[in-house]
Amino acid sequence: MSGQPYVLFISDLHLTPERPLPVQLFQRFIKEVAPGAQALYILGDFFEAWVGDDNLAQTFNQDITSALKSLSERGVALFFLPGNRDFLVGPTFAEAAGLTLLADPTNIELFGVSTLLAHGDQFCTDDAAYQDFRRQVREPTWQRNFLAQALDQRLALAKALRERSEHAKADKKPEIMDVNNTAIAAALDLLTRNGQPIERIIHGHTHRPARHEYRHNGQIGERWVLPDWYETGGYLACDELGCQLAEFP
Ligand code: LP5
Ligand code: MN
Repeated sequence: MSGQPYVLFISDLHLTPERPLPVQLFQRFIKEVAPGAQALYILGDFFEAWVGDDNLAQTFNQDITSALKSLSERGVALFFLPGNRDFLVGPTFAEAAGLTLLADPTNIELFGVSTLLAHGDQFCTDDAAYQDFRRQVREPTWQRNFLAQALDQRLALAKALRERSEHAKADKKPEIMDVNNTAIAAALDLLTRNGQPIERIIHGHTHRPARHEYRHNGQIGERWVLPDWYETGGYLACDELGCQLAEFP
């Protein structure tokens, strides 16, 4: 960046003890890249699967959470907007990691630019089977019932759902798993009704990193899609001059 204050955005690390590379990349990111930032926004699917804050007892989750906490103690403001893998994060995790939970979507002012932050799965409306599933698991009653089960049962259910999801995805056309522009426009309409036009969208989920331009109500905006961390680490860095995607190492 230009030596000016900057803010970082990451998503889709899918951290799990079963996949060591993203974990190593994340630990390096925390030590080498993130400490210079004013703020770090995590836009979902940070964890491979989060089945409830009581799973903080697991050493792996504790290590990751302490790494976040150490960054917040160095003065980097941390924000966490959950994804379809970790929408069950709650206040105990937030406290332990030293971060603020954000609703999906959230609108922020980023160096004077009105910016919409989202995980991105809600924009994939062509994937009707997923949207039905999403509605079901986002219901408070469903979540209460799920969280009332024993930790082992929840972990087993999450594993079974992951397998079903992988099978379902194998039969889906790639294009239905990308965002739908009408869904993006609807989100922009909803937000702009109450405030200033959204000039920028930042989201993850699709694992298709890119900068897109959109036109909405006669105005041009930009939409940034964040990368996953399966093979290399990646983030979006924004300062008052604009944003750019970066990869490391
Ligand atoms: O995750 P990803 O990116 O690979 O695929 C997503 C959609 N899949 C999901 C499901 C998650 O992967 C499952 C893991 C969740 C762990 C969270 C734990 C806490 C909750 C535990 C819940 C028990 O989100 C996938 C999309 C894809 O993105 C692209 O957008 O296509 O959607 C699917 O594959 C869903 C299938 O189409 C439908 C699945 C039917 C399952 C029905 C079970 C219903 C019972 C629910 C109650 C247990
Ligand atoms: Mn996702």
